[in-house]
Amino acid sequence: MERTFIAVKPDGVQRSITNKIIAKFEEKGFKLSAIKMVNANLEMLTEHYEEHKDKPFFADIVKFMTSGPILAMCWEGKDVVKQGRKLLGATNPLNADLGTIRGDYGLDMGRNVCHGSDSVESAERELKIWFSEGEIVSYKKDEEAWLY
Ligand code: RTP
Ligand code: MG
Repeated sequence: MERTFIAVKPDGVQRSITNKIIAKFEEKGFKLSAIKMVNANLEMLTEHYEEHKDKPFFADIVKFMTSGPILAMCWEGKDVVKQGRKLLGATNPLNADLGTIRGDYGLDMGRNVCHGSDSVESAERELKIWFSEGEIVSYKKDEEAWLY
């Protein structure tokens, strides 16, 4: 099953909207297979944002992403990488449609609430940075079994 790495960034954690982001993924039909709070450090962020490490805004990313804990998650399901990016909306909240996470909750490019992997390959690479294999749980959902 396809997996993606989703992280609520420090602004989303501070603003207590982690529940809104989890709800979007649950309601869309995806399965949560790992979740934890993490204090990101420079080493993790340099690996995670490898493609941006030589860009002028990298220092701003690091300052922001180390300003408080993030909520790191693994979500699973059909086309979850592409669907996850749709749920997030455009990188710049000004261009993100209403109804998306960044469109509904973001105002600033540098504080855009949530991260989502941009390809299946990036997802697998990023998941290895933030989780050990043992932290990603495999299970079946059987909602009928829980109806009384
Ligand atoms: P993310 O990786 O955080 O999910 O965001 P993304 O794929 O939509 O955007 P990406 O190009 O990977 O950029 C990563 C994060 O860096 C900040 N950024 N600032 N000042 C700038 O020009 C600039 N460009 C990117 C954003 O916070 C973006 O989410
Ligand atoms: Mg990206």
